[in-house]
Amino acid sequence: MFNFHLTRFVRLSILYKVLDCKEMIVDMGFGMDAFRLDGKVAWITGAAYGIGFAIAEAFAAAGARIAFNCRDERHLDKALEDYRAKGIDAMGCIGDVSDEAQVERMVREIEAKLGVIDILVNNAGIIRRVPMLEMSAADYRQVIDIDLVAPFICAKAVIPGMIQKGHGKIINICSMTSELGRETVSAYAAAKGGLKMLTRNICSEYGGANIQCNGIGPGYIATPQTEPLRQRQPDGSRHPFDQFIVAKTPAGRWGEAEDLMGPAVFLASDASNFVNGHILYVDGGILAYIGKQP
Ligand code: NAP
Ligand code: GCO
Repeated sequence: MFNFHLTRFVRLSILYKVLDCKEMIVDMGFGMDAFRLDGKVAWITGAAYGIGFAIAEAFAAAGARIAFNCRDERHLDKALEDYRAKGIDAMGCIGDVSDEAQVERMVREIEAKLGVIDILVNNAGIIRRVPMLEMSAADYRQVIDIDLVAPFICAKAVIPGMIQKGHGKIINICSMTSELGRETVSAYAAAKGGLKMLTRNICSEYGGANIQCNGIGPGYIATPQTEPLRQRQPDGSRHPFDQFIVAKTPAGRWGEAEDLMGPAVFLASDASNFVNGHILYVDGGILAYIGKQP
């Protein structure tokens, strides 16, 4: 009946269409449906623009219902417009992820409107580039609060619902500085290094409840956060840091927020159900490379 020279995928697609029998396909082996997020409720923190926005866009394309938050009303309004322009009906809330009461309120609002959260992406984050000896303890604490304490607060707020539902996915947005130091980013590196270990600890504590907690470690990505590092010099030449990053990246370029889409969908989907406590570095090869030889 079937031409067995067709690829397995094409044969399965024909079975799917002709027999309308999804179960059979699942029984026959792996299907691309494992990467779908249909009906899942995803909360991506700080997804008004940048990496979070791209991840939300990818989740929506995979079928998820999207909630996001940020602190600034103007960012919220602009983001709602940007989501609408892409055909995405996203729910937006105003709230600071480092404030426990605001997080609890946002989770209540999202759950009332969209249902219990299946996927949390701890994306909201800030950086302060200041030499350590010039940094105040208050500024250091603020970075730790937003980049490390907030992911704990948000995870704590959604895990009970995930336990009740019998599954959950938490993705923490880590960094190259989860592994490597660099001048002027002591607070950020301490927070992102800690976030890597929070990721492993959530996996250790809640893996038994069918919750997978993984991290994504983006390389250098062109977003508003890294804009100062890419600014043209007064003579029109490229910023020295920009040149340094391109030379340090085997891919030979900065990453785009879109480069995070596939890895995020993978870690949010059933395709990664046995991946837990892992940090997936999406860095164009930076961590594999010692640097250009003289
Ligand atoms: P971004 O362009 O600065 O965007 C940050 C987003 O987070 C904005 O929507 C911002 O909106 C929101 N936000 C910041 N603080 C918040 C808070 N306390 N509560 C709620 N929302 C908050 O940053 P990005 O480059 O997309 O980075 C996103 C994440 O990836 C961050 O965790 C960052 O550290 C990490 N990362 C970035 C890179 C990179 O190269 N860009 C690389 C590795 C890791 P409001 O200002 O309106 O709150
Ligand atoms: C910096 C950058 C980095 C990146 C990213 C690297 O000043 O070094 O902003 O910290 O944002 O986290 O993975």
